[in-house]
Amino acid sequence: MYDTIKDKTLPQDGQLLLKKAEADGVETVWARHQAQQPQCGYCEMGASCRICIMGPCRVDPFGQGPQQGVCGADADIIVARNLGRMIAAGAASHSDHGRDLVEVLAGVADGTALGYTIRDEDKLRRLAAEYGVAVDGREALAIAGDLADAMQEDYGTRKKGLALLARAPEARRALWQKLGITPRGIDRETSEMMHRTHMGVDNDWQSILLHALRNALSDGWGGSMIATEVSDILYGTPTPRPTAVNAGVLKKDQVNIIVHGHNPVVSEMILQACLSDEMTALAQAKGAAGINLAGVCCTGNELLMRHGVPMAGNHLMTELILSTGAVDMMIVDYQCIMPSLGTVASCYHTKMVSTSDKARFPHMDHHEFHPDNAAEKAREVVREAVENYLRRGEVYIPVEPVDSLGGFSVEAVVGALGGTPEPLLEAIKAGKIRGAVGIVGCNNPKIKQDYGHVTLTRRLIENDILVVDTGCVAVANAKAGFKLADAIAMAGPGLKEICGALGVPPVLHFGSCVDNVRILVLLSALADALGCDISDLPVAGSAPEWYSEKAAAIGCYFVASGVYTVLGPMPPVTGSMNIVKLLTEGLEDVVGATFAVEPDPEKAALLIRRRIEDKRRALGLPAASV
Ligand code: XCC
Ligand code: SF4
Repeated sequence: MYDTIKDKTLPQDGQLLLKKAEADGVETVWARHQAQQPQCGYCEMGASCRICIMGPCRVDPFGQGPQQGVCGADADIIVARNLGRMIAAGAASHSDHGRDLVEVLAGVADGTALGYTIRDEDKLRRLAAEYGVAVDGREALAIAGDLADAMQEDYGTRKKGLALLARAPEARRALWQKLGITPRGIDRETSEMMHRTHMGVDNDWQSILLHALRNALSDGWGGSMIATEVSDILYGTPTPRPTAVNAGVLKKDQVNIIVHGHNPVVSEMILQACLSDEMTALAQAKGAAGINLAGVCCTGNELLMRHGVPMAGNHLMTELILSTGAVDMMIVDYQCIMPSLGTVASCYHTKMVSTSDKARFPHMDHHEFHPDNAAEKAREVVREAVENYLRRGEVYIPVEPVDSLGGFSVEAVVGALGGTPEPLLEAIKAGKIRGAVGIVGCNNPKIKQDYGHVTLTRRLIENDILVVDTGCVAVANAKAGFKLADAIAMAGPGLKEICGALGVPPVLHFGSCVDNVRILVLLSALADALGCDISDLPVAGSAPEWYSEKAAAIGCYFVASGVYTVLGPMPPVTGSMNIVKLLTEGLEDVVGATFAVEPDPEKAALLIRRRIEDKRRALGLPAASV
């Protein structure tokens, strides 16, 4: 299925390092993907079920074999249950990440989270007010304690709806209410999804899928939104700052530490330890020029957004980066960490360290971080990394880093616009900016690494569509140069004019995957300013190379919030044409948006441009035919 390295990965560092890894005898994700061929067709279509042990069962999508599982579930029920569980797992992941942050916030309030502090007190006070926590005349720590309690209640079942739903446009909230999909507790919706999909509970595929929307909304307007907001409170709300990306951010003469995973709870402490005089002196004593911290995946995005820490790569670079031989330590927390990494590292001198009580991996040393010991643990592992510098062998860093710009929170965007979203709206109304698209999500070895992201982004900006990106897309796009000062040369004339005036690139780095909620907040502000619903806006979402259950949940909360969303890889739903039809057509009448699936980014760009022009027309704005 892959003829050459160029079929596997687009970026230059990817190609060169994959060549090196293969020469070193390292087995990579692409080799394992190849070894899995042909992948199970029933599973690919979502038409197999192993929910209970009367099974496993499968239904034959071509009508030849059995049409029901042992319990009597047909293809619609089986596909819906599988998809529902996928979304539950994704929602649980991001929302549990949010919970960990709330626990740190509570620990800061009661003095047990040593080394953590409140960096954005304004945001703390604003959030507290949204949660109905008294703020006037109160100390920050007292407010933080009450806010953490109130957020923890959002996870449980003691409320009718999540506090932050109030941020959604009125019309959207009314629609959710009418459909019965207003999310209640965050954990409750996930737990209920697991219950509904147990054998013999919810056997109406439409009802299961409606609950899947509610479950996803509990993540987007609940757990993920809490994760982003509390991260801003604890570590600072991002503002635009220069950074650099690709494997070239590794330094030959410095101790290189890579953080991988998602939650800034660990990586922020590692950063502090790396910046300390004590550790710098230690590194120098070992003959290194200093300590160089870089990120991969979303915990890297978290550090990039707030501190300009460089990014060594995205999901499919996580194995390859080790084959530079220049990584003295990789420190992981959780999510998207391939269990292969310990084995890959053992081909080099790299030390692998796992840090979370809920995420252990083969061939990694486990140093468990908790809010009360994180500062001390961080110094401990950074010291080990420095010691490991002496064990380094030959180093291969084949590229120069690309400059980039990160740190676009909604606050920063509105700030750059002069304090109100009005100028952006004016540009959209005048047609200088046709619309905006959030491109989000992962890499997947089924698609040439970064090709989907970079191609779609290029086509959109050259057609005057503003792009915001998060997660692994943000790294791909930065590597492609879309966030350089002169990137506006790649934009269409209208977008070029606006971005030039504002001094921003045509592609804005919005953060990690939990930060997709920043997009929801921005869209709500635009809809409110226009007096319409999110589904009326000339906007879209896309996940051109998604792989993870989290991405499935994100796609669903985008669509349930009214955002048309184009997926690259097909989700496992083709076993039920009823469900395919609902997701790609029927949902339009339910929530005002649908999914589309289009693995070719050139065609995906056309779908999105058409959608945006249709929405412009419906709003009475000048529209073009695509
Ligand atoms: Fe993971 Fe967040 Fe996907 Fe990248 S984009 S592969 S989920 S690191 Ni979140
Ligand atoms: Fe088979 Fe039904 Fe059990 Fe699924 S729940 S494994 S379809 S018997």
